[in-house]
Amino acid sequence: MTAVDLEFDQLNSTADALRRSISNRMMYGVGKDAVTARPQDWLHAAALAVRDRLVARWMKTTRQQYEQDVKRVYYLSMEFLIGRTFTNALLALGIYEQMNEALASLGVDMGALTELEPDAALGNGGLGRLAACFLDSMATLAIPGFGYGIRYEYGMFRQQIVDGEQVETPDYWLRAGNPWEFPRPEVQYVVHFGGRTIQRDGHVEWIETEHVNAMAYDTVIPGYGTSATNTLRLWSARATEELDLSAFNQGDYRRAVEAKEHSENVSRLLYPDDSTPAGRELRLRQEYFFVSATMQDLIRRYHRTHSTFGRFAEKVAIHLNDTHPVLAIPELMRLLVDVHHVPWDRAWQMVQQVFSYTNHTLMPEALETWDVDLLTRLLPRHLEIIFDINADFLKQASEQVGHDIEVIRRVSLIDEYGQRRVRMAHLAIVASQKVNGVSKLHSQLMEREFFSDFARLFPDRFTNVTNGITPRRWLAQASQPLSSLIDARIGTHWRTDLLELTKLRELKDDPAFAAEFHAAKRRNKIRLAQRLLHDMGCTVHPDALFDLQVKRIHEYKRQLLNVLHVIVRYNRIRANPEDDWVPRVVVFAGKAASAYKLAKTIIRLIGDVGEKVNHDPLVGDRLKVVFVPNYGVSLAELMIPAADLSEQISMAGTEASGTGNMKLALNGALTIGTMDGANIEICEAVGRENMFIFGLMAEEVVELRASGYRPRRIYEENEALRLALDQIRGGYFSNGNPHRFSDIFHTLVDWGDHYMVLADFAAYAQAQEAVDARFRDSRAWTASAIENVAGMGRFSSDRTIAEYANEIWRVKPLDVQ
Ligand code: GPQ
Repeated sequence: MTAVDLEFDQLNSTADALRRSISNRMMYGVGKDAVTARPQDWLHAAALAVRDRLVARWMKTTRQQYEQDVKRVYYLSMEFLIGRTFTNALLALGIYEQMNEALASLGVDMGALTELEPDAALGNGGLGRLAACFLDSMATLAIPGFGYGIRYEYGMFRQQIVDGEQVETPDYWLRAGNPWEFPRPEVQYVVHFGGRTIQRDGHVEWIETEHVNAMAYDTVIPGYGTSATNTLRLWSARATEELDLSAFNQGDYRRAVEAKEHSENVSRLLYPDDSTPAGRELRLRQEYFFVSATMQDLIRRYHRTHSTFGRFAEKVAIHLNDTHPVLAIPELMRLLVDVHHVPWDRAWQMVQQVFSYTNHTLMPEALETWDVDLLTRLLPRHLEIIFDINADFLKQASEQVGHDIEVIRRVSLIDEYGQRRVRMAHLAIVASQKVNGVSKLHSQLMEREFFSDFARLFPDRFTNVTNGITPRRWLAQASQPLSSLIDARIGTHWRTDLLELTKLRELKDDPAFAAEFHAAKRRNKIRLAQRLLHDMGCTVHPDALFDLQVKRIHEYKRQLLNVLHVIVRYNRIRANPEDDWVPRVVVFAGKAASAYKLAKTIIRLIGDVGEKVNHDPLVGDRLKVVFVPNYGVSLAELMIPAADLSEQISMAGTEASGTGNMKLALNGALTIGTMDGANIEICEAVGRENMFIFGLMAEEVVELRASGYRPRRIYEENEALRLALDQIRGGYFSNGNPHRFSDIFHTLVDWGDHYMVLADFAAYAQAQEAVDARFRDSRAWTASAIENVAGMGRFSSDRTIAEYANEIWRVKPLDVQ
């Protein structure tokens, strides 16, 4: 920043300047005065005052990007799980205290105001939240990056629990307006669907299509401690014709608006589906809609400074966040070849230089494929392009592997077994210069097992980039007590250099620090306890062990393993209430995909077990079981800092990485977990003695499956486990109703449970014993908690983004003058 800019920034950062801005924005932005303003209006006015301060930086960053003719990264993602923006922006600008003071001087309580802001929940879970952490880190590192996605009108559904069951209600997050976005009606692109292709003058034309416009909405992404910013550009569908005029003229008003409604549906709602693509036409339309607009937009931006495609690959990197945006590949080919008349081979060469792809799951049911018939109908030109890419690729592959037909079948972009389908992951791998997994184990499995044919064909293509999380939101913002304690001991630089946290290691045996650490955690626990009391009428004691499993509900994540252990513990407490029990509050939160019946039954079971346990006078405070509804980013910010124990208990080989595991450990929770995903690397970083590792390793899972997994035998041999399972089946938790949970029982015991819950049960229960023993020794526990925080430096998403920038995208930070 120049001296003038700096002075300008400082002048604008005082509480006084902010107060004047808020009053101005209330008047001219909201159109009200202090007398008539409701709390929502104050939030809006304050947000606009903050946004004004971001815009100056944004304009400057954009200008410098053009001046320096930088290479830009385009991060394409169907999901951006942002959460709230207000506090985050205040911290990035360094005006949190000043805003607090300014609002107070206007008689407004900032704490209450921030709670009014809706979450931007444009994502399902880990994948979407990762994209949001990446935006934060790209801006903070001044990497010239753009997030591209869809501006869903309805985000992730709101979860209510009604009579024990999950009920989904729509999340119309834009109801009160969105002060953070800038609509760009002048930035619109036409997106085509359907029709057919013809040859004309040696070029293919795609004709007789229906179309919809994609209109841009921009949000500024501030970097922390830098004036650099980035842009998140989200597309919204607009009908190309406002009304069907012929219907209008005939007085058929309903039909006149119908077509408009239909085409605008494409950006209406987020698919509430985690890891299993909804096989629906609308989903495919969404995927194509946003990548088509994005490819047109980035070509236009490139052409503002370059008249030929000669330097395209030097200036553009396009990243595919899983396979959802993979149609960007044939779309870029189509634009280059059909529209800009670049020769096919040259276009393909460019495509292979600019694309990179991250895989986020190896679960077979989650690997996206699209029916060839559907593509024929919806995107006929893209299907031709995919076939042409495949023909070239298979020819080359066939030469390489000595015409081994089995290999060719396996790697083909088209799955020919049964109904023909396009394998999107294969298309992504073939077109990308780099392909990465999200943890060491996941990348290894990708290379050695799932995509081993490709790894042989393209030996330099596969790599690993372990996920990370932004310390700004997940420590500085979420846990004020802990972060100010850390500030007092090691300074504030950890926010942008998380490895600084290693300095805490020296303090782990310092009794004063340990006491303060314990007190900070306790404050966070009290904050959560108050919320549980207020929202759910549920009383928990802050000195109990807070045991959290917060994540999407899925069989592979094994919430059932946790529930089984809770039931076994409950039975033991009832048998020996006078034993020296470590009081525990077992907290669950997470959403189930609306069509995933068993996941919904798991939620029901957790609720029913809680009903029984929490009302049992024999048990009292020794055990509480709570399901907190509507888990999302804001609730995570409240819950995670309050955890003592972090449950990361997926079957080894199923959780690609996990990022909740990182957030919890960074907040001083000890992990009980399997050797899966990033747990393995967390274990290396914080020390195995500071975690509770249990269960089968990924290879052992494979061996057990091959040799025959027989859960009924385990059920028969383990008495405590059998009792718990029989109680579930017999209606002990469901008022004698034996049907409610029979599917759960049979899945675990009789139907060969794919996720082997019973196989890991005994080891899990034993690890839980070790948890209790450590917790009894409060000093030892706190020392381990400190070791966890101290070891988590490498899990900053800044490290992750630096690796992507250097090894995959090959982009340099902007020179922020
Ligand atoms: N993940 Cl494929 C999702 O949240 N949604 C998805 O559709 C897919 C993956 C998660 C994955 O399950 C976690 O293990 C990862 O930590 C996370 O993506 C980010 O990589």
